[in-house]
Amino acid sequence: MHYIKRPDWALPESAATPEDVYLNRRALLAGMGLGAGLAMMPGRSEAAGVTPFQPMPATHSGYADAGRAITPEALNTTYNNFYEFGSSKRISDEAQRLNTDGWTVRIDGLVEDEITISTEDLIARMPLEERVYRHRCVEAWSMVAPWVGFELSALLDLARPLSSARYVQFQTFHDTDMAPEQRASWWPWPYTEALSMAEASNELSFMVVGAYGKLLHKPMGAPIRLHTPWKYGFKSIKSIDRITFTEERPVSFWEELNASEYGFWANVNPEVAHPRWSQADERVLGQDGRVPTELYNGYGAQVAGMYGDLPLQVGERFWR
Ligand SMILES: Nc1nc2c(c(=O)[nH]1)N[C@H]1C(S)=C(S)[C@@H](COP(=O)(O)O)O[C@H]1N2
Ligand SMILES: [Mo]
Repeated sequence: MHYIKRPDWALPESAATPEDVYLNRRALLAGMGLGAGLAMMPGRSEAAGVTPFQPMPATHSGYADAGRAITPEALNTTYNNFYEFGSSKRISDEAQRLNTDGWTVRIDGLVEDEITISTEDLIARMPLEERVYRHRCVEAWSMVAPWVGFELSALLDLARPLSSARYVQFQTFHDTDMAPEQRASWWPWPYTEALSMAEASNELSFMVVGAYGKLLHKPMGAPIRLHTPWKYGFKSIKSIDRITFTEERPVSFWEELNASEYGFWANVNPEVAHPRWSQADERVLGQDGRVPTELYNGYGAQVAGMYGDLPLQVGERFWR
């Protein structure tokens, strides 16, 4: 059963100014979108361990402010990397071809039971929160997005990976009618990315289903994407339709193209230059000048403990 195509919190652009949405977002999430969705899905909410009108957990209040201004919505939805729709930053028109109706995510590989779940079900079942995260592209530009989504760890609980699973791989759709760019044979389509299980379980790893108080915009990776804000942006894969648990470390899209420039770990580190440019500073979208880049993009408190002696370089050739 589908509860509604468009949650109540997914206001159309015309219904509210960004400021209105921003100020009311928490109320919308707690009181309308989440509550309405669950109310129409009796049983499932209990199974998922969430109750209607559950407030945002207090432990997540630390992500309300990214320490920088939120990037204007109009800019964030028109300056994107989404190679399925072209290799320039101006793919927002092409990305309107993305058809998210009836979108499902297949969860397979080393799991108790393989499942296929719709994004609507995920939105209804998962504990939604808003998180304002910084995002640092390996190309040395950055933005700040007010995401709506849920911790990847909540999805791990649903997926029930086997103890033999050491990595989780994410895959983007592969549909040459929707994304004609995927006919280009020099790219290793579909786009894939992967995390270690420790990284996937980290509280920062976030599955994004909305932004700016609305369902996720197509150029930003609708209807569901990953965001790992301490890693270079290419790890944050868009428009996911499959999640696979593996024992072997998967080789991702960019790693397959050029492992010395886009390695598996890809943790933000201003000390280690990309082979072709510095990573010491970044251009913040919508602002003049450049600002220093921080180790782990400023999220070291949450993630540094996972890595120990592991070097932070981009390219795999530096890794032990
Ligand atoms: N499927 C897919 N996911 C992707 C990409 C892509 O080309 N295809 N680009 C990545 C890169 S390089 C970046 S910087 C971010 C950009 O996210 P944004 O357009 O929302 O800023 O998406 C990442 N996820
Ligand atoms: Mo990127």
